Amino acid sequence: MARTFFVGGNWKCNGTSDDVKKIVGVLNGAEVPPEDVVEVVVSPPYVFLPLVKSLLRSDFGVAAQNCWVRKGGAFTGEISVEMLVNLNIPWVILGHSERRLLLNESNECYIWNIQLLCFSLQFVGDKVAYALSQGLKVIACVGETLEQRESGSTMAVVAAQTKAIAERVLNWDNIVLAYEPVWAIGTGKVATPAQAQEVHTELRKWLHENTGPEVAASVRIIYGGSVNGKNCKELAAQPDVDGFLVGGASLKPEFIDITRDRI
Ligand code: G2H
Repeated sequence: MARTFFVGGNWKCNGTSDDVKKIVGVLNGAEVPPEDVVEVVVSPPYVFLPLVKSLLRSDFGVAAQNCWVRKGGAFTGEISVEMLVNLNIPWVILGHSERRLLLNESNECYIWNIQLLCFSLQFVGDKVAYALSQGLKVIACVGETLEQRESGSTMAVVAAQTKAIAERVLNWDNIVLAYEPVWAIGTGKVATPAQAQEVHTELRKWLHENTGPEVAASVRIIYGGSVNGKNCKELAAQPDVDGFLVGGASLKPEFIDITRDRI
């Protein structure tokens, strides 16, 4: 089954409105493959979502970098799925390792007590399920730390992270799975094409066994972690690398080269 190549640009917590206008200007003027060949989605910080949405060409998608786990309400500082839907933002990135590790978003169960209401929740899986239920598309991130890789538990870690999603989701049509080894993120230490392919193949096998052959064949598994205009070609040549989630390089014109990788 053909999987449309996917290139996401995760701008993280960077930029001013002037920077955003400059990046959007570059994107709007770029020659990129048609949408059915390469799907391009950029993810600005929350506060710039409306600006980007209003300026960016319509063949590029827009993603939020996070959202609240269920319906909005008294959750100071959070951004609800309903707000993203209201702004016509079609995508959201969930489970990014910077949130899992720095902000303690986890697969594990928490007892969360608010006004005597207790919810036991698996945070990232619940976020994915709720975002999908409201019509958003999700870039769901998984990946191991260096310590986990060196101890041989890479596959156990990414399988547990994927399982937390699979337990809550039946339809994978609107999920892109991003394999982002933590040791490769923002370090300049990109995974080798063989390392990326190995984990992507294993993830696809896991999906085959746990969600069925159709999901396994159709879900796009993209790679993230120090992707740039130079290393993208070899990575993209791997049969199970269906695209990229690009951080640092997505703030630069070389992001366009990464989207053009397939032509
Ligand atoms: C991984 C990636 C984008 P970078 O976080 O999600 O960032 O390309 O800067 O390593």
